[in-house]
Amino acid sequence: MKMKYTIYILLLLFTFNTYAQEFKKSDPKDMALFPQRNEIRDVRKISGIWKFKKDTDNKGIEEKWFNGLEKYRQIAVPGSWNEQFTDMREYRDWAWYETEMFIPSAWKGERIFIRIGEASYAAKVWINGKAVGMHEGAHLPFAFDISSFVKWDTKNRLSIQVENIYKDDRMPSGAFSSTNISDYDYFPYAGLNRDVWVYAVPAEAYVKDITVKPSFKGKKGVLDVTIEKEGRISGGKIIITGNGGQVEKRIKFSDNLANISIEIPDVRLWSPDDPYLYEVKVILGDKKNTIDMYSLKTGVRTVSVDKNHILLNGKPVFLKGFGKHEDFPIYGGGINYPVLVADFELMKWTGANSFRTSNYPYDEEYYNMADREGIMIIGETPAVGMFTTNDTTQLLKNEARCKQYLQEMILRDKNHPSVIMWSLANEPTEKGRRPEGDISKEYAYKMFADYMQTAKELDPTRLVMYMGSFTSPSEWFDLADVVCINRFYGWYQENGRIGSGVKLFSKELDELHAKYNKPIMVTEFGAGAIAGMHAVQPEMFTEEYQVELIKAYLDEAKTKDFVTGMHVWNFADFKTNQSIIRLGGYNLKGVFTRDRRPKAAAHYLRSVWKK
Ligand code: GCB
Repeated sequence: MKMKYTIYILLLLFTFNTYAQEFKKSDPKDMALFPQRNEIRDVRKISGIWKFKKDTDNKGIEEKWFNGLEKYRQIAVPGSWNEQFTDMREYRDWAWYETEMFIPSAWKGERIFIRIGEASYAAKVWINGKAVGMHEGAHLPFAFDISSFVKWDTKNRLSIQVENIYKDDRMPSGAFSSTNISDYDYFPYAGLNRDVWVYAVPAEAYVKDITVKPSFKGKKGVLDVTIEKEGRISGGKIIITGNGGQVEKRIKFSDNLANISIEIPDVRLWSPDDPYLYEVKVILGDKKNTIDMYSLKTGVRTVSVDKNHILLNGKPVFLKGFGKHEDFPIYGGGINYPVLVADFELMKWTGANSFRTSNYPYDEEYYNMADREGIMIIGETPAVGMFTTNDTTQLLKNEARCKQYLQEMILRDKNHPSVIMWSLANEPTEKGRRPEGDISKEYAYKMFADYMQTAKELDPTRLVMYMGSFTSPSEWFDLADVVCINRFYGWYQENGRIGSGVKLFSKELDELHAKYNKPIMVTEFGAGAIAGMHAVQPEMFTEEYQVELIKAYLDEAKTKDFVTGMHVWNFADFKTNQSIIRLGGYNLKGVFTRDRRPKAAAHYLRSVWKK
């Protein structure tokens, strides 16, 4: 009798095991270093044309679509699904991606990872029908160790289920009503918007993360480097190369960590005028054997503030530039190299020296380009629309999500000299926009203070701030290094009246500076313009009105020493939710059109910023 039960239980366990799939959450540390090919490591990009299938009722898992898609269509990866298909513009539910990949036999015995550049909004991953893991949160990469899933000398099937559904604990969370596809002002592009890679690192030991904190005193540069490794190896070396010199030091690990401070004599600082990059190479091994190697490029520069300015390398710097979006016809939010290159070209053509990755972290290549081109970046998390309920359980979930974003963004982007500040949220508010109503001011302040503090602890070398709208509580500026405001006087307020709009703008700037005694940056200002629409006397939506408004704001800002930067909203027209204030489903505040033709405002900016 006993025996019979044991067999039943074993059978039950076995059946459960075959059907129940466990998805472990990705470990952010696995994506800290971008995949690299060098003397030791190898990488394969597996993006391309993949198989694709809608799963409107989320039946795919039950029907085991991870064993191979039937009746599929084809999709480009990277790219959003919204504009690739005629029936999926507003589709936000489940969909499946599938491709086949060969893992080179030279990688046998190595540790193999997959890195997915991003999945909007959540993804589950299978290899050869076996559940590998999951990740929630758009715009940031995730990686898994897939060594035990890989088949050799034959093809491997990769399946990814993606969905972009509204949920209150997501950030940004979603729509007010069924007629709106988003409650934020950009299109919620869905799918695999960035590249996918597989790569190998030595199984014996490998470099897992490198954090470089630069500083300098006089002519002497200092790099405080923290190296994290995995595997049984106790030491190695670090080599810093640049400016005609080389510094080499031995490193010793304790508990997989090594900290080392390296001096660079006669340092060449990174700045927009001279975006000089040093190579930091970490080698694991001893004198005879090299086990692993990773190298990255970084710059030596510091960022700080006084009461009126942002200081780069101790000197005031004025930020001229734009808020942007990852948005282009057909690609949607998908990475598109020619557009990326053209955008840097056009930003430089206008004389801009900076941009904000509004309203989420962008593809890694934006930061690499900016490092080399000397363009400064305000890196922003996807936290748009914080505090929209008085339900504290819900708020705690949102807070956890925001902190996850912060951790992932800083892990990924920390070594880029171009990133000088972190924006923790766009236009957060303590005001409840949902029927549940508001939370208390004190509760919201405490929560936001804790969030800002987390950023400072994760990265004490950069400035932190949030982008304040009219409805953001201004007391929170207490917590920020720079007072950043998005203002649209002469557009949403004082419609058609640039003169009176700018008076209000000027008054508010003075009041804010008197109250907080901190530098102020205008992180959004601008006007919508339909390319080709003109008027003798500037009227809203004409190119002339856009020029006049931008000119009036820039002229006013020039009269105030404490304004440390002006970012025009937006670099280019971009797709949005449909609404009566979004003609054709576009926000038309770009100084370039969505396909990057200049409006008169782009020429105007060039005439002032290039001087
Ligand atoms: C803002 C938001 C941005 C919008 C912009 C606008 O303040 O930060 O997401 O696109 O206004 O054009 O209304």
